[in-house]
Amino acid sequence: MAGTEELEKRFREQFCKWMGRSVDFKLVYSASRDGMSPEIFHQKCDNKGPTVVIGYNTDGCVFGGYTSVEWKACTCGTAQTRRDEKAFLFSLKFMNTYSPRIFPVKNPELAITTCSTHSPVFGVAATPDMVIIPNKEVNKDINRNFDTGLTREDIKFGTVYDNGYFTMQQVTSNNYIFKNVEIYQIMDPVRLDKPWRDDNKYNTATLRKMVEDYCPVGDAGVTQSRILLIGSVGAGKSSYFNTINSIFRGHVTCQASTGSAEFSLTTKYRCHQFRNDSTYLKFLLCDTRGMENGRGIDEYYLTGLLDGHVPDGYMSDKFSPIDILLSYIKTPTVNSKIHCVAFVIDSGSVDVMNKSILSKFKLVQNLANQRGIPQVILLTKVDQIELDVDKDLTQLLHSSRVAYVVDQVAQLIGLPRGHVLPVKNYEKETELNETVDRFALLSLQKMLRFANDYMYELLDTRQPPRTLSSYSWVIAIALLLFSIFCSLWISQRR
Ligand SMILES: Nc1nc2c(ncn2[C@@H]2O[C@H](COP(=O)(O)OP(=O)(O)OP(=O)(O)O)[C@@H](O)[C@H]2O)c(=O)[nH]1
Ligand SMILES: [Mg+2]
Repeated sequence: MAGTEELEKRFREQFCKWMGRSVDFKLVYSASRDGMSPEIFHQKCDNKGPTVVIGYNTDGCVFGGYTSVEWKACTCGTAQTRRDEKAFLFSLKFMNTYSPRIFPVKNPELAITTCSTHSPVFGVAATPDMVIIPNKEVNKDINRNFDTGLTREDIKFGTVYDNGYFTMQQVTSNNYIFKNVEIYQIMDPVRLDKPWRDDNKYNTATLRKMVEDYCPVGDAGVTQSRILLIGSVGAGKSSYFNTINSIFRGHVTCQASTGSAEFSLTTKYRCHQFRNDSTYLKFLLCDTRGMENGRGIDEYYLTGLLDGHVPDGYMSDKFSPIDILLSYIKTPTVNSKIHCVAFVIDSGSVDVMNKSILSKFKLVQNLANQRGIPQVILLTKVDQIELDVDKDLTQLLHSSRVAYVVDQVAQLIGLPRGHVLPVKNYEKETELNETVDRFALLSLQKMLRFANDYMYELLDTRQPPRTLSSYSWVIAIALLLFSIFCSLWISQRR
C-alpha cells in the first residue's frame, strides 16, 4: 500500500521547498487505517491548523492540496468556503514518475470548502478544483459516489487554483480510485534554546591542534591509529576523508572519488594518510567499498579488515585462494589492526534503512565487539535533515529534528547516543567553512580518543611480565634438586 506512517523523504523535501521553510509532518489521518467518512475525517483533522491532503490512486498518481487554515465541521450543515492565500494544489507523481508540480491559489477567498457532511474540498463544493477523497470506501470509483454527490465532470480544475495549462487528466490520469488518502498536520520545527549536546569546550583552532598533536598510546606499539569507515553505497565515506583532508590541506580537496552511483564508487580499500606540512599525522582513515543492497558480505574479509590482514589498495571485498597466497598479510602487527570502527550512515536513510544493510552493520558490530574495538556512527548529510540547518550549520545542535535522528540511529544500531557524531561533508562548497571543519574535527577527535581507549585496554589486558614471585616454585624445585645433588655428592666423597 502506498504511503504509510512515513511520507517519502523526497516528498517532504519538496513540500519544504514549496513552503519556503523547513516543517515537520504528523500523520493525523490515513483512510486505509482509519476508514472513510466525513465524520472520521472531521474527528481526526478538525482544528489541527495547516494540513496537507495526499491521495495515492491506483495508477501511481500522487496528488493533493495544502491549506494553512483549519478544517471545521460547522454545525450549520451548509458548506462554508474559507479564505487562504497560502493554499496550493500539487502533483507529486504521475503514473509512477516523480514529477512535482505546484498549482497556487488564484482566488484565495474560495480556497477550501468545509462542512460536517463533506470530506476536504479544495475550491467550491459544487465545482471543486480537485477531489482527493472518495466517498465511503477507499478503492471505490467516484462515479456519483462522492459525499458531495459529484461526478468527474463536476471537477473544474483551474477555477480557484492556477492550473498552468495542465488538465486534471495530466495530474490524476482521470482515476479517482484511491489506494490510500493521508492527511498530515504541518508543524514548524522546534528550535531548542539549549543545545541537545554540549560540545562547546574547544574552538575549531584548538580542535585542529589537538588532532595534529594526537599520538597513539605510548607502549601499545602503534605508530598511526587506524579508523575504519564502513557503510552503504553513497553514505559519504570518501567525502568524509576528503573533508578531513581539506582541513589539513587548507582548501577543499577531492583526492578520493565521490559521487552518486548504483554501485560503490570506491572500488579498493584505501588507508589514507594526512600531511601537516612535511610530517604525517598519527592516524589513518581507512575507506572501504560501499556495502550494496542485496549483495552478500564476506565475513572472512571483514575479519581480515579488522585484524589487519587486508593490504592498502586491495581491489576486492573478498579473498580468493590466490589472494590469500599473494596479498593477504599473514602476520599483522597491532599497528595494522583497526583501532576504531566508524559506521558511516546517511541521515536521510535512518528511517528507511534496509534490513540487509542493517544486518551487515550488526555483523561488523559483532566482530568488533569480540575484539573490543570501539565503534561510532558518523551521521553524514545532516544538512539535509532540515532546511534551517542547511542554511546555517551552526543551528545543528539546536535542531530538535537532528536530535531526533541522532536518537533514532543510536537505537537502530544499538550504540550510546554519545557515539553518534553528526557531520556535514564538503560537497557543494568551494571554500573551507569553519563550522563544517568544527563538526568534522569534533568527530575525528572523539574517534581518536576511542582508539586510544582501545589501546589502553590492550595494554591492561596483556599478560603481565613474570615477577620473581611467579618463578618462585621453579626456584624452590631447583634449590631442592641442587641440595639433593650436593648431599649425594658429599656422601660419595666420604
Ligand atoms: N549534502 C551532502 N552531501 C553529501 C555529504 N556527504 C557526502 N555527500 C554526497 O553524497 C554522495 C556520495 O558521497 P561519497 O563520499 O562518494 O559516498 P561513499 O560512501 O564514499 O560512496 P561509495 O564509495 O560509492 O560507497 C556524493 O555526491 C557527495 O557529494 C554531506 O554531508 N552532505
Ligand atoms: Mg567512496
